Amino acid sequence: MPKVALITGITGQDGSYLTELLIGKGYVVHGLKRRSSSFNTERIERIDLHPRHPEAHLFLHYGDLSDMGSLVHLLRQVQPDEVYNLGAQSHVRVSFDVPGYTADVTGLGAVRIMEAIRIAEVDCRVYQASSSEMFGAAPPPQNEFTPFHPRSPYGCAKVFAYWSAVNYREAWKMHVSNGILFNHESPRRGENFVTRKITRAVARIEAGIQDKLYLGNLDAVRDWGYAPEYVEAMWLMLQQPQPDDFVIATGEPRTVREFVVAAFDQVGLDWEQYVDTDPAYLRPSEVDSLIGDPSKARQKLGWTPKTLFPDLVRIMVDADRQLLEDERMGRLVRMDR
Ligand code: NAP
Ligand code: G4F
Repeated sequence: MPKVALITGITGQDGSYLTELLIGKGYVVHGLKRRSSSFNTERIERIDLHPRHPEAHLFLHYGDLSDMGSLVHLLRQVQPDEVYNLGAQSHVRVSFDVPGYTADVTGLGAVRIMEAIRIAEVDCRVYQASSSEMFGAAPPPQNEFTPFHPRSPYGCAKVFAYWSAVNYREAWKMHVSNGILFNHESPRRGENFVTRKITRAVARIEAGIQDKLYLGNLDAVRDWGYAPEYVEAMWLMLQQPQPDDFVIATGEPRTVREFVVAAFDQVGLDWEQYVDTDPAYLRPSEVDSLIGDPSKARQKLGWTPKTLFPDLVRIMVDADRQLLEDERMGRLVRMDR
């Protein structure tokens, strides 16, 4: 019998890569998608075969992390072996505008999914998408022993979800693991996260359809990795006999400014002619420096990052240039370009 996985947040960056990884391993994948007024399945379109197609391995279900009933019904129906809770209001700046909603979906949503597993009496392993944003103001390098000091409603919600996951593990002996993932990017990254905002702008400026790129804090330090490699770490965590918590990162610090310079360099443009700052993109409280120490993941999971900063920037800029070219030629546009 193939293994069955349930993914919340399947329509997001990580959800789409994880779906491909699991289907490649022979899993049947079920995904929770929320209702939206326009299509939100662009990232998984190419694998979204009709449920009655003989080769279908992916099945999508309407539901919402704010709706307990939908989660219980879905768990009863699907009976997964593994649950990956990736669903979240995941934008840090936006979380200052919608703190209550962020706490509900990103924080309480994790409790709802774990409680639904208990209510439905499903015997499964659980991955909770925790975040380096939980470390916030704690000085780098950060590892599994670094105390949390979140600096945003998003970070606070993730800390609540993290400790709830630990509590379900201790109280109910559930196999729940936290992946504390540092920033990871790809051509499928949402357009309002800084890396994709930059690479998309570089392609559009080069093509002559955008004049300026407005950004916030250029001095923030992040540890940027490549998303397809990070979803493999999620899967590895659930293959361990014992549940545990792991930092997943490259350990390589770079500023937002360095990302800007590398991206503009790739198309031979001088960034200073095009980039301006706009206070609208500053955060009420910023996280200055996130640099992860992934030693535990290397030792216990055998996981190491392979795609580092220069290649990541190149992959993303190339993909956004290709996307524009495809749009211009009227070709079918795929998110994985
Ligand atoms: P993403 O692209 O923003 O995807 C978030 C997913 O959550 C989307 O599928 C979204 O659906 C779904 N979602 C939002 N609200 C929901 C709700 N109320 N009910 C059900 N689903 C909902 O995020 P990502 O980059 O793939 O990240 C995946 C997870 O890892 C998130 O929990 C994020 O917080 C966490 N994380 C990300 C990073 C990173 O660097 N990418 C690092 C650490 C942790 P729609 O498509 O309909 O919006
Ligand atoms: O790309 P960002 O929005 O990512 P951020 O805030 O680090 O959060 C991401 O990574 C977390 C892991 O640490 C995830 F948990 C979270 O879900 C999300 O995926 O911003 C990165 C840095 C920040 O310091 C921000 O202030 O870039 C700075 N920045 C400068 N100008 C900007 C901009 N960020 C955005 N989004 N837009 C700007 O114009």
